[in-house]
Amino acid sequence: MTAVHSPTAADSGASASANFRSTARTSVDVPPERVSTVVTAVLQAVHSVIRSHDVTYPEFQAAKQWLMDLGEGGEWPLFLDVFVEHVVEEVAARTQDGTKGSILGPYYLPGQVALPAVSALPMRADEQGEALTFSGRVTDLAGQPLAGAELDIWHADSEGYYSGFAPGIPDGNLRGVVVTDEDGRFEITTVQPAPYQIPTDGPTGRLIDAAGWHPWRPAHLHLIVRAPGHRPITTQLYFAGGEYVDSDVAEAVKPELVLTPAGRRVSYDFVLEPA
Ligand code: MBD
Ligand code: FE
Repeated sequence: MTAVHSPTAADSGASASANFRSTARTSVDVPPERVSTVVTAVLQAVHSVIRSHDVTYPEFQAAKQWLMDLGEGGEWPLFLDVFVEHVVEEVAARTQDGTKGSILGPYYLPGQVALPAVSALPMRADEQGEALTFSGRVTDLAGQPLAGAELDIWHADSEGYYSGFAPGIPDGNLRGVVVTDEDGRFEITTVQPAPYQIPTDGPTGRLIDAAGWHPWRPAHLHLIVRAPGHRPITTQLYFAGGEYVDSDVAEAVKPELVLTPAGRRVSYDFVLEPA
């Protein structure tokens, strides 16, 4: 093998599927009435599309083949998080106060290194990209600082790749759990992430291409912010003026989550509601 590897859909799709399977999740016991109601509604929506768009046998068989490819390529997490999760988040947000949430996406990895309030994220000695300083404060709804709150942060590198999901990037790169100081403050040094491109060589990328859409998410920081006694918030932050901020393929941008950079610095204050 040569020293240069470019991530493929097969790498990142399979890693995202394995990651999802191994992630602890709240188990749900869905009663039969609920299963029937929701699944019936999904099937009716599909039936209705077939009728109103005169979907043909060759199109039905092509869809079947594509769905099989999606599973075999390990891209169900990627596909669902890009095209469906934003609506699940929208429904969850109906009962959520404080900082706006956004989708988790397929590339969260729990258990990253804990870091003091003023820290640099783990990065390569030759990490490429412009420096970025991200500072702010975590408070409760009344504006009281939350000391010891955790900012679990992860983001893509200057080429748009995530550690753990692309070859050649050290484990834990550009990931960390930053703990706020007595005043609820933090200041994180990292590098400016690039926009993220859905891998074009897998089934999700082929669908995007076949439909004539673009495969890009705007540059973003992912965060889960937690504090004892408070409801954790999963969100993302974007950069004003950045490419694709107005056309995110995953439809996960909210105006409240767009940072306005001042030079190489950005800041954001998080507000958590009681648990
Ligand atoms: C990402 O980086 C991401 O954040 C989402 C939601 C989907 C695919 C890639
Ligand atoms: Fe992302």
